[in-house]
Amino acid sequence: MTVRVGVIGAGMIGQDHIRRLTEVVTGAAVTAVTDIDAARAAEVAARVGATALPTGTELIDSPDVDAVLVTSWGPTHAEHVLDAIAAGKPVFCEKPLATTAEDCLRIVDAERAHGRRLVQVGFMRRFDAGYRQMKEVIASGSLGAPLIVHCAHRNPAVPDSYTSAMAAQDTAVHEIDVLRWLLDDEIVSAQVITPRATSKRFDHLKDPQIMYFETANGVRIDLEVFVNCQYGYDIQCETVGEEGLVRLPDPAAVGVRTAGRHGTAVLQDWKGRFAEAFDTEFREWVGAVAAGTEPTGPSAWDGYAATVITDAAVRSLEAGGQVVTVDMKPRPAFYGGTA
Ligand code: NAD
Ligand code: ISE
Repeated sequence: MTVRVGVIGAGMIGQDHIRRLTEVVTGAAVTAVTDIDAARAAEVAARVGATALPTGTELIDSPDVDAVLVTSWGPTHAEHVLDAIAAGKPVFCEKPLATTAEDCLRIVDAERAHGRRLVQVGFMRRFDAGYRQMKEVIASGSLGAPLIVHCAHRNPAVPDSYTSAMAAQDTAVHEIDVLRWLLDDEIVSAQVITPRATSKRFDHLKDPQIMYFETANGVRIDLEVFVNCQYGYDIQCETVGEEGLVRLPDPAAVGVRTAGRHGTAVLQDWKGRFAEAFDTEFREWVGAVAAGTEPTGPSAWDGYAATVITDAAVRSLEAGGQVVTVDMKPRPAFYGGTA
């Protein structure tokens, strides 16, 4: 069976995922595209032989669409995901699931009322080979209990439109999701402090930021978010346990020796760093939709958890670095919890 996917939002990542669904993943075809920029929708749709439709509602209701991919701006995600659930269609939503905890809970409630999982959230790091190997090592128990995690998330530069809150909402949100999954633990508090600011930033931005998280089991996480580091896109993660540690590998790259120096290139953006993770993410999602089974990737509950944890981090930043308790509802049995 070919899964016919309708795409809402034909911008940067929407176009990259359309290419992926068309050229990389087998068993999928993009049959419909919509964008509030109708000319862009028409152009992108024509590239892959899809139909351009005027609105997300029409796309979700189309008989030519089996499953929905939401890659529009964050504040519009909740409306499209709720419409897809109402239509009973599987929906893959790029992060964030929604920009408010209330909207995330509306999605969680709608999905529970539907009775089976339809939603997957685009936290692609869970599909990265390095993080998957780290998870296996931690779960094997060979390091003993995990105690501390040291992380860094660095981007070369960000535009003027990037705000201080986005360091948590847009950037650290990936560590927040992957660490909950990696440790099989919940984050219960957040603290954000700001060291000396880099001169290479726009004036309004607090950059870098150091974030501290504590989990229910008492694991302490430190995360440096530095989005104007200049030198490249660099993701680091090291988990220290009672009997050893496990470190995320850097992407494989050839070593070059020339002019008296030996070095390897540093990637420049997340698209290259996580290209294979995105491919695997969509292979597994399309496979589940084709088989008629529930998605196994990050759930609507994970999307809710990420939003309430980033809310706590933003509140800490705004309160000058106070420790803020995460205000999370008990996890329902539907999502593997006990409530
Ligand atoms: P973008 O601005 O390049 O593209 C968004 C597109 O959506 C635009 O073409 C815009 O016109 C369209 N749009 C907005 N609202 C719409 C609506 N209601 N209906 C139809 N079209 C609509 O943005 P982007 O960088 O592609 O990001 C899109 C989403 O993907 C964001 O939520 C972002 O956080 C997420 N993202 C995730 C990753 C990742 O690493 N997983 C990376 C980048 C972006
Ligand atoms: C961007 O939106 C992403 O999602 C990238 O994965 C992340 O590394 C970057 O910092 C964000 O701005």
